[in-house]
Amino acid sequence: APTFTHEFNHAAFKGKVEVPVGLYINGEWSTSTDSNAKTIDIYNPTTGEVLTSIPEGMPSDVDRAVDAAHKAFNTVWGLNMPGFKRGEYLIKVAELMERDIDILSSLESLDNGKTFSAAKGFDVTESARVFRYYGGWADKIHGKVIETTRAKLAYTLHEPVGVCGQIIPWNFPLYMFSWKIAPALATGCAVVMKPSELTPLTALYMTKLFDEAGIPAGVINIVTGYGHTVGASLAGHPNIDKVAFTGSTAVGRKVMEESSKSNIKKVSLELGGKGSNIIFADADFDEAVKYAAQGIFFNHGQTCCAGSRIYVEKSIYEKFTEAFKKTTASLKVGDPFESSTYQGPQVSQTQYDRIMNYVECGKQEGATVITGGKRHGKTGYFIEPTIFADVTANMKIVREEIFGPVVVVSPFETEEEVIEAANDSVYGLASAVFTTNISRGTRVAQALKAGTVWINCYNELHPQIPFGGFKQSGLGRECGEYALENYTEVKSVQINISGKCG
Ligand code: TXE
Repeated sequence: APTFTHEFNHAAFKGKVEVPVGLYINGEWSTSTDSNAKTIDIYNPTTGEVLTSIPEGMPSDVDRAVDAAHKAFNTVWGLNMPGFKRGEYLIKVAELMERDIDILSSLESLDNGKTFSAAKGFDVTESARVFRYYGGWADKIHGKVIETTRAKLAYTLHEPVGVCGQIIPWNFPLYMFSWKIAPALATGCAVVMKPSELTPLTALYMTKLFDEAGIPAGVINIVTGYGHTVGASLAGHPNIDKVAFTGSTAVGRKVMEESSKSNIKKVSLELGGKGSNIIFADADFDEAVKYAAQGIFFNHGQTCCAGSRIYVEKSIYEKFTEAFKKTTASLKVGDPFESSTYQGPQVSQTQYDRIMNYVECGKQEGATVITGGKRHGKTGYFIEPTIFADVTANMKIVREEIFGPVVVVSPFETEEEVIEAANDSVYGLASAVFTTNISRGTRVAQALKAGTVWINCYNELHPQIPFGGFKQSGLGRECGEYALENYTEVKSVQINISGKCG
């Protein structure tokens, strides 16, 4: 395969890394069979320069990948590969990821702009855990025996759905890849994956680890390309049994539409959010300030569950905004490979422009910038961590997902009022409540319409805890035992053991 070679030379890792660049179909590398296919430039968001280019996949390549996946599913995978063996492959992949943690983290940082320390401490570490966790599940997926009458034995089988199309975004390239691929493989499904056209490098590197782990050809296929071609083709393909998508709500709608127009393939969606973070006066103040900052600024605000609306009880509002401003202003923005950096660049020029438009819009709508609100530096896509106050519920910056380091802070007086404000959103992905009153914490958690509620913490994710959205934040749950449901069909078997009709 053609390779992208990069020489890393930062404090934590020095060395040459080679990434195979191409469409990975049936265990082999190729370019598109479509003569109209071009290449896609991959940018370094820290400098704005082109790093490399990758082949553009096309719908005809999706067809090839789907055929390969079906062949693997029907011969060497699916019901033909025992669960314990599938588990061993997944655990082997986790071990190889841990062996290559500096390589994967460096690539992720280079391609996405997130800091090397976050890539290593969170993305790659947690992605390996996801593979290991689902490796553990692979031999524990089974149905039930169901009591009916003495004349009958009935049971269920949890069978793999089949071939899955998976479409992932650029904010957590490797982590979203793991959330999708690991449960699919654990249940026995075969996969055709489309990484984001902005950040394909770690997904492509992973193919080396899949080969090394010995996963049979065709079980995992990777087709790089754009959403409107490769993505739409995965969602609308007549021979794909299930599509899993993470990305914007707008595209999530299209994925459902394509599914319904084609073969009603199963759909799971993990979409946008506008997380509310509620801080009561009795909360541990310093911890709440730290978590508020981490809740929005982690991954440069490019997190679907980001705590982008902070509600603070009025009696501590002034004190909170002062302390939060100080913490925010102290976050170091800069080179993602510097160990002291907290925030690197946004992923792309497009995302940079989109976020800066929201910042301008906030100013025009009359909100006050407490800190930030400007570009950082002269090159790359850096934005200062930004806090807005004096906002009203109908402002765009309060209602829409900004997906950048921009947060709105508002005061509240009563529990009822803040619950109503927090739930006043088309999204329902994540929320948090900070209080030392456990009754209030649990009461508010019950009232919030969100798939995740954190009490006295934020942005904490574990492979065993389900994650997903209420309302327009999505369909289905990823992680934990719940994710297995996305990738299995339940078959009921009824046996007449009476030997008689009726
Ligand atoms: O997302 P897209 P974009 C939100 C966030 C962000 C906004 C736009 O608010 O500012 O979306 O980001 C593929 N059929 N999130 O434009 O387009 C695309 O190639 C099938 C939240 O980057 O949704 C990529 O692989 N697939 C989110 C993936 O969808 C299509 C993470 C996501 O891209 C397609 C990312 C189509 N017609 C953005 N069009 C989260 N939930 O974390 C595009 N794609």
